[in-house]
Amino acid sequence: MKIGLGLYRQMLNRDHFRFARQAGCTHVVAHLLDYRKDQFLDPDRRPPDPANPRDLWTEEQLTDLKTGVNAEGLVLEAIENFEPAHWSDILLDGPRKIEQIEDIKTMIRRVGKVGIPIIGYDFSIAGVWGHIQGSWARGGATALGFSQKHGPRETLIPKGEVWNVIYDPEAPSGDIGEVTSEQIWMRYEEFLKAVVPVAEEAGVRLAAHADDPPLPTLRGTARLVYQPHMYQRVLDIVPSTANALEICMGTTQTMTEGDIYDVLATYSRKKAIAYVHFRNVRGQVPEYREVFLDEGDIDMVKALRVLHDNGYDGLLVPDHTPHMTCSAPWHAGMTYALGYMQAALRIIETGG
Ligand SMILES: [Mn+2]
Repeated sequence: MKIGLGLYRQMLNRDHFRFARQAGCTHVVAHLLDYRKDQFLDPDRRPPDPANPRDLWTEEQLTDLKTGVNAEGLVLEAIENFEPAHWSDILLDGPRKIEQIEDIKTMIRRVGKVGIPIIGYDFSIAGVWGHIQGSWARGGATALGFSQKHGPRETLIPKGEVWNVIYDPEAPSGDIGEVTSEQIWMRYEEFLKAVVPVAEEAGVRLAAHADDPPLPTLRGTARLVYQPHMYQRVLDIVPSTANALEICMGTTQTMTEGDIYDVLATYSRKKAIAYVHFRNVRGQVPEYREVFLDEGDIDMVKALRVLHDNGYDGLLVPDHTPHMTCSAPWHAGMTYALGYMQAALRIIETGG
């Protein structure tokens, strides 16, 4: 197995690549998108390039990124997540759907051409929403959590918003209404059937992340994968090595059914896991809290052993971790996770 670090857009620079290498990583997962909800309202936002009005990933941008990562002795394994504006109408079944499917195909081809093997994505309308933050990890470290009781009140999603980002500040007022499970699965099937053959040809694996939080509906919109058995439904839509999973251990653990070790074993054996979000959590929906790797409900060493015993040889990234009390809270949390992962993996892979 390989250990890597997921880096957000503002971290895609030499210092962070060096930090990853110093913490023992061999690989990087890059987030190109800006997750801020009001990013399109930011007065400092650069205007779209007239030659690239829909702000698609360009071959040059991807090549520069890969070159920078490689220069520090690392491999760029995956791009994680599309911009909400890239596929808003695919998710919402809007008038620009066909054009956006072509855009996604274009970006997949570019990713393949540059030699990046995986694109992780989360086909979701409400996206990652409603999380709360608190100092519940060991020693009062700050971490994320979810609570239907203490979190924000669920409201319908306003028009012009998807994945918790306002992609169209000029959208008419009102909300998008409710979206049923049948509708979202239909949209997803159409998407996968269109793009998986292109990914296959481009040598790119598309890797689906489950819904976080894994609830049947959120803000009136149905979710796709909120129980472990639903991973299989994703794979069955288009059986292909290019139609794969980004198994988030934290999210899977917070589902109310199933067993994380079973999920890891099943999909490792099927060679369906493109990469793993290696993180731990306490509790399940509707109430859970993220914690350090060694204090959650998952026995992470046992989980690693299950992956190893079932032939998984792909990448593990910490996803997120509690922030530690110091001048570099994110870095300290990541270093702790990565050190833990290195040691555990070493022991397991050398038969300890
Ligand atoms: Mn995750």
